[in-house]
Formats: sequence, C-alpha cells, structure tokens
Amino acid sequence: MTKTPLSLLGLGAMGTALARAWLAAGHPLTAWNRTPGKADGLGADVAATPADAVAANRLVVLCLLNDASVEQTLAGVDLAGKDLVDLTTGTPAQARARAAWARERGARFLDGGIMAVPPMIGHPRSGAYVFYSGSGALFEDHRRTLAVPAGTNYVGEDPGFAALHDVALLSAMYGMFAGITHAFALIRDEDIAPTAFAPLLVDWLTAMAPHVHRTAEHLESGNHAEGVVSNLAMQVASARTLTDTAAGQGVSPELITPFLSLMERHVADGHGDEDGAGLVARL
Ligand code: FVH
Repeated sequence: MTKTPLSLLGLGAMGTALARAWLAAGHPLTAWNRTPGKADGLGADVAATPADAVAANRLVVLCLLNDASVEQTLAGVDLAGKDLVDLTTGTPAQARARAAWARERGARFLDGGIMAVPPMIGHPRSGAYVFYSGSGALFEDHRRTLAVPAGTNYVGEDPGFAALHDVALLSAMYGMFAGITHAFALIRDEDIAPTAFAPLLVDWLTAMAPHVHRTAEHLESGNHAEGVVSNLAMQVASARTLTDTAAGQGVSPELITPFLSLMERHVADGHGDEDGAGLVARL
C-alpha cells in the first residue's frame, strides 16, 4: 500500500524520534531543522528552508520548541491547501489562535499533545499516544499516518482540547510527584531503604487511582455525598496527623498543605459529609 508522504519541521529529540518511526514504516519524509545537520543519516529528504519543506507535501507536521518558534518558522510561508499538524506543546489558547491563523492562510489545522517521551515513539506497546483536536476531516484523512509513531486519541473539533487534555494530565502527574516527594522526605532520615519503600508507594497509588472514577461520577451527578466511604470531615480531622508527622520528621509540609487547606475550607463551609468532587469548583 502506498504510504503517505509528509514533511516534518523540527528534529529535536522528539522530532527525530517521530522521523525515525515514519521512515521505518516506509513513509517518504521531507525534513527541515533550524540547525542544519540534524537530518544526517536519517534517510529523509532534507529541505533547505521551511518553505521548501512545506511545499514538498500536503501533510506537514511541526514539532518545535514552542508556539513562538512555530510562528517564526512559518512566517511568510505559503500554507494554502496544506494540512498542518502541530505537535508542539502549547496552551489551549495558543492552539486556538494557531488554528485561526492557519485557516486564514487556507490550511486545515490539527493540534496534538504528545503523551510520551522520545524512546516510547514508534513502539506500539509502549503506551505512547497523542491527543488530537481541531479539523476532524484532516484527522480522518491522515489517521493511519498519524498512528505510525504513537496511538491517537481525537478529542474534538475545538483546537484547544488536545492541549487542555495534555496539560490536565500533566498537572495531575505533578500533584502525584509532589506527594511522592513528600513521602520520600518523611522517611529520608530513617532506616528505611527508598528502594524497599518504592513498591509500597506504587501499590498504594495504584490502589487509590480508581477513585478518579468516583470523583467524575460525583461531578456529573452533582451529588457529592453519594456512596462516600471516607468523607472530608474525617480526612480533615486526620490531616493534623500528616502535618504533625512532617514536623516531627523535620520535613516542610509545603507540598501537601495547599490541598489540606482546601479540604478544611470546604468542610468549614458545611461539606464534611462529601468527598473531594466539591473541591473542583473551589479552585
Ligand atoms: N522530549 C520530551 O520528552 C517531550 C515529550 C512531550 C512533548 N514534548 C514537546 O515536543 C516538542 C519538541 O520537543 P523536543 O524534545 O524535540 O525538544 P528539543 O529537543 O529541545 O528540540 C526543539 C526543536 O525546536 C527547534 N527550535 C527551537 N527554537 C526554534 C526557533 N525559534 N525556530 C525554529 N526552530 C526552533 C529546535 O531547533 P534547533 O535548536 O535544533 O535548531 C529543535 O528542532 C516541544 O514542544 C516539547 O514540549 C517533548
């Protein structure tokens, strides 16, 4: 079967991984990078300028540092009739503005948020995938090609939704990393090996993760007390144990107190019989 040819602008760590995956799958690839030489040995056709890369193919993928570099790279380039897929990380607002910008120039636009690190790209079982949003027609036309480096998850016509999903998941990850950092700090001066503690932490976080579904159901039903097992009043009452333990271990509670304070305010406002779904509206 004929493989769709495409152009890729940006051969950083991620762009290079994408290029290798498409080339390995037999897609003719034209590549451009600001600093020459990054395409050496890849097997791609090398474009001298962004305009040459864009002119070479209808499907044009961008994987640059940030939205400002996309602006600089495509300034003055003829985009009429092109299908732009922007895998550069940015905010939802930047993606929406970039989609309007592309439309004004006669191009279809799809934004992408990559949920992977470069070594995961091109390995179907790695769990790598990309959130896509924007032109559904573009996504359907190039679905097979886009699925080569990583799985695809199209989340709607709003071009900002891919970035929003991406940032929401990353934000949850940082909350988790904050808790993990605090937990290791609590045991740092004790005779507890971090490598012995780590599997306990993984098992506990894994056991707690499905609670996400209960929160989602409460948010949709509006009944934040239905089926609650560990209500906020109980959690706030025991929060003192967490901060006292941190003080006893000589550990700053700075990573956990913001969340504990939010729970306290919610309980003080009469929501002690609920769980955490009501906190979402307080932020
Ligand atoms: N690497 C990762 O783990 C993450 C995973 C999730 C998604 N991100 C995003 O992917 C975009 C590219 O990331 P990257 O890893 O390829 O980043 P770098 O290796 O730093 O390469 C950056 C490329 O951007 C080019 N570039 C920078 N500024 C400009 C500019 N003003 N005009 C044109 N190109 C520019 C840079 O070119 P050069 O320095 O080689 O000349 C690289 O090609 C990114 O949005 C991540 O957030 C990766």
